[in-house]
Amino acid sequence: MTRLKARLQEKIEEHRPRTTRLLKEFGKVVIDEVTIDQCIGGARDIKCLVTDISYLDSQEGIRFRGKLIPETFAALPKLPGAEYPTVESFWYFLLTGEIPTAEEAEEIHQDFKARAKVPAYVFDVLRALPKDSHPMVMLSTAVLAMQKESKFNKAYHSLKKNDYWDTTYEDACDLLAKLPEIAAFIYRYKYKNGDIIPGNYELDMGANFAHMMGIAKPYDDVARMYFILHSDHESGNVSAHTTHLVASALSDAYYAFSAGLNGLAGPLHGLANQEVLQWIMEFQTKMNGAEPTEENVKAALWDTLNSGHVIPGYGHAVLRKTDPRYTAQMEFCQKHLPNDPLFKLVNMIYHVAPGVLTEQGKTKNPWPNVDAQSGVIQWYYGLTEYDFYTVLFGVGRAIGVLANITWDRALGYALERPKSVTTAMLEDWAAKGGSK
Ligand code: CMX
Repeated sequence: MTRLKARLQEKIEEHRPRTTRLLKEFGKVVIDEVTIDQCIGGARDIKCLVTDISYLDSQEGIRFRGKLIPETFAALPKLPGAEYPTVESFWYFLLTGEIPTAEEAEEIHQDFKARAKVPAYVFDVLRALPKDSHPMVMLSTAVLAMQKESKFNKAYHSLKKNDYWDTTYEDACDLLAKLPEIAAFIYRYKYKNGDIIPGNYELDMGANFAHMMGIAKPYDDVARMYFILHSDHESGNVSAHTTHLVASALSDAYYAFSAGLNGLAGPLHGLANQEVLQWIMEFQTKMNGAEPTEENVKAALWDTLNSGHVIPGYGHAVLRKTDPRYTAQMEFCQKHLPNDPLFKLVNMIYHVAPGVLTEQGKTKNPWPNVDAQSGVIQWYYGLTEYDFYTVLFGVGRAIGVLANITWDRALGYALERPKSVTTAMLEDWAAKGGSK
């Protein structure tokens, strides 16, 4: 057993009595109320999910296990010469809340190396799909195709509830170890004439991904940063919530994560990173080679709004400030590509879009989210096929959602089943001023 798994087991055993006590002794304590606009309006802000892996505050943004993004980057071990920590060390941190030593992180690298071989049939399945299938369809299909490998599913009938986490953890590690190779395969198969670069599993996950993508340094650090930043955003967002919901039926990690990816593929969620680059490219085409100015950026933003579309990369269901994931990527750009014309244009949009959105007066948050900045970095390092960008988000998101469902199983979280009501019931309660 790895030190991570042993430590996780200890943590689970320490934690379980807290959940049991809350349920048994305080189960009826009221923590929130539900209004009609929350019922119709996508359940915003209703406190009815529990996760200790990350917490999203509307003002300060995400905390992973209590740490802000810069604190997380600073605390975790890095390889010599690397600017960002390894994904392997972050996995340890998300699962346990503890900073691993370099040795413990290396043990995860070795563990992932042993799990990394992608079954050949996955590539056959991907090759059988139409070549113009969206890369997210390919990723989700590849994950689902591997369901027969699930250790949880194989063991289910012989397991006791308290043991469910063990094989869920095994499935999570198996999946995580394989995802970079699957993602890189999709990229090289679809856009590089099938010229596949075999993995080098002596490298950590970020560096091996850069190697398999065929992109030179510092793309290894880009991959590490990108996967960590996109990993988790507490459990209410569509991809995390979908994964949790599907897993709550005791569907295994493959079923659950494939479903989560399908949610990530929506333009209001992860696909927004693709939409941002598409918006920028269309804008540049309209500019016909002329230097962009704040005036014509503003006019293009208004065109988008007036045509009934959203400004991709702006707004958020929880955040009410610039997303710190945006800021972290902006800082990377300031250091590595300060004079890049696309980065300058994205900065210009950042100066203009919040004012336009505020003037329009609909969105509760006119500030950029993670997706407004991420494509620029990819583009700069030669990854210009922007319909691939959400796959990168998906690989990163796996870290958070798979850590979450491991803990869901450990704490015995129940089948999720909220209650629906009818419009007539809402009208009746509206007339009476409440349901009581
Ligand atoms: N451009 C134009 N209008 C926007 C907007 C934007 N960027 N953001 C919100 N609005 C509109 C909403 O569409 C809504 O309009 P209606 O009342 O006509 O339906 C109104 O403002 C109120 O929305 P809100 O409460 O501020 O935001 P929501 O919680 O409903 O939605 C989000 C959040 C992210 C879906 C929305 O801001 C949006 O569509 N943004 C653009 C897409 C995007 O960048 N998504 C990525 C989010 C991060 C991620 O998950 O990856």
